[in-house]
Amino acid sequence: KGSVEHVQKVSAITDSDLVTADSNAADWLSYGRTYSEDRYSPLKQITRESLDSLGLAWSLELGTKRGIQSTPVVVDGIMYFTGPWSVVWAVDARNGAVLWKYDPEVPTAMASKLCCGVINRGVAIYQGAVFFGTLDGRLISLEASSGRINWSVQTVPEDGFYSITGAPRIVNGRVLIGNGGAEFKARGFVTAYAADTGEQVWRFYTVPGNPADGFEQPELALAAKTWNGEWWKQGGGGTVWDAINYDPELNLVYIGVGNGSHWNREIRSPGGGDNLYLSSIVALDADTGEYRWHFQTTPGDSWDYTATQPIILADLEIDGEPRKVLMQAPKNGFFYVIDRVTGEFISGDNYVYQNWTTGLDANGRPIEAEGARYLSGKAHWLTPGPLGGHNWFPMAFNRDTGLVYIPTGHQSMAYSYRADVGYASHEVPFGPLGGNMSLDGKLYNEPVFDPKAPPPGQRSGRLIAYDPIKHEEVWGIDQPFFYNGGVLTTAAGLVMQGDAEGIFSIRDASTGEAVWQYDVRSGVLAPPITYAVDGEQYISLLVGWGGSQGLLAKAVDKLYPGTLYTWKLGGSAVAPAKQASDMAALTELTTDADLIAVGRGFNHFINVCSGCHELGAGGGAVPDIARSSDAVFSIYEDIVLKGALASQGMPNLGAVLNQQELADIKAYVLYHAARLRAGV
Ligand code: PQQ
Repeated sequence: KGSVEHVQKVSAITDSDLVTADSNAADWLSYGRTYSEDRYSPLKQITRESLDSLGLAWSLELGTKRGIQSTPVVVDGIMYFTGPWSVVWAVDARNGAVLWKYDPEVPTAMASKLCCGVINRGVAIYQGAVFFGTLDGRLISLEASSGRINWSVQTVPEDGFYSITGAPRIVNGRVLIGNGGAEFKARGFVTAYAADTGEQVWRFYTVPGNPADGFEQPELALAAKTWNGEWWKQGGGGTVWDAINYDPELNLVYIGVGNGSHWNREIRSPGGGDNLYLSSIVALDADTGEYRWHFQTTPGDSWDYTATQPIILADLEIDGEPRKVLMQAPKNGFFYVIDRVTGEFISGDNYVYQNWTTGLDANGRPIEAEGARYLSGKAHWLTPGPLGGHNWFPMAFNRDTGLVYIPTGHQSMAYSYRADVGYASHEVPFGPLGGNMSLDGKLYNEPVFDPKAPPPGQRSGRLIAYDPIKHEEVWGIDQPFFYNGGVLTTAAGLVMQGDAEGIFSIRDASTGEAVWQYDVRSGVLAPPITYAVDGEQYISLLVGWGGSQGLLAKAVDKLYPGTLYTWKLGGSAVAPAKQASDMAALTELTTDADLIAVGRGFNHFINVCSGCHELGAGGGAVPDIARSSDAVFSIYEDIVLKGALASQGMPNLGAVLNQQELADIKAYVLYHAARLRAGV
């Protein structure tokens, strides 16, 4: 097949192709496959019975070691996906031959303006074009046949506080895109652009700005009544960094809105308030972007409990009535079933252990547990922690089993109030002092414990099969690491997921039993997809460790370059080679600094370094400083204070740290390394 045929097919992707995508089993036309985003494929050539002959069809090394979260889209045998640094690939889905690659050349300094690494979740395709967002906030349209640029628009203020990691969604000839940055100083919004020209059609702000400037939308005046103080000065938050869904029949767009900025409501909106529309699902008119309804999962968020998590649209029979619902498992630990016509709360219950509430009231509003707002001057050990019971990792809904398969995480955090907060600025990079997180690292060591909450260092994952009507877990598979890949389910009764240990598993959707496994070498974040070309069914998975937790830690002893794996029945390609662990030894350098200096260094490390680096366990997508070589330590000052590694994303901290602080951090790193070597 040549590229000409390909252009014709891509050009033919219309609104109606997207609306009827479910009946097109061969292609994977948009982020969650169809507008329902249920990640359920009707393909069933690959079954429990035929799995014996499932083998690698081809693999493609992408030559980069940062995190990969992208869901590829496939049309007529061509696959499009994004990799680290917002780079886009087009490959032949039958053999992995690269057709073109487009690098938007994101400035590397962006790396320190991101909460979670240089990641991207994918593209949208429509009318012969490929659309994607860049880390520095551009929305770009490329010619699908050649990768040449059609247009590019700057979608966010260029103040360095915003970024784009989420995939665009196509709605009625428009490209919808959100953004991230609520850990910094962002005010969330989602924008619709004309797909053919890039012209802005509408924009919806999720939180009110300064009332003195007037409100862009009437409902923001109502929302402003739920805020106090001068919240707009730090943006307010509410970024739409992942879920954007569309129901063509109702002509409604559903957006998942993120956390507050600052995290702590006491600082963001002193005196309280629900702070609409933080942590909410908001329904908008698809043509105008006008507000229709909202459902707030976490009123007055203080915990980074975003409601940006993937949303699935489904038709469920509830109490004998067919209901058009949407389902979400946001970070706060509760699974919600909402009437997607009206926004009415139908049902909800916790899908993971949680201790910040004593449950939901009849309207789905959480009843907060005592101490949950951590205002006592102590650190409160709350579950879920800020990474949520479920993060951005896509869940899947299987219409045949009626179950939702959710990659959940079991983790807590010591939340602590900090009044003398640092504010986001251009000089201070990510970390509690740099971002708008207002946490007190000094209190981490003395939290108020809950015996049922997972203690520090005991975080784990669990893939669960969840009944959305009975709100019951039907089966669950415990996983040692709490950050595991997104999920796919098929009409053959299978559930597929890659995990942090680098194993891709195909499971029986009814029992969870692993029926086929493959070693993909590095930890997995991205969800698998399945498609068919020339009558053959393929399964593809992008492997590349990183993302929020993958920056800091990994569950394998070596990270490999990002690799796209594709399997089919009878596939006999040779698996990419595994190599021995290359985990560097802990540094042997020692320090004679006193414990006061080490303590100061610890605080600086928490505030300035810990957003990206960890010590001891081997690091993730960025290095473990305690395992740096002597050569690295010998140019330590050049790296930290002069930007010697700025091209790789390590910020120049010359304006942030002075010589004394740098020496204190080094003292802490070497002291800590010595303790680790001694097994303390
Ligand atoms: N991104 C990840 C990841 O890639 O693993 C995890 C998270 C994000 C979070 O837990 C977040 O809270 C988060 N928040 C924002 C935001 O507030 O704007 C953005 C992002 C992002 O863009 O990836 C994440």
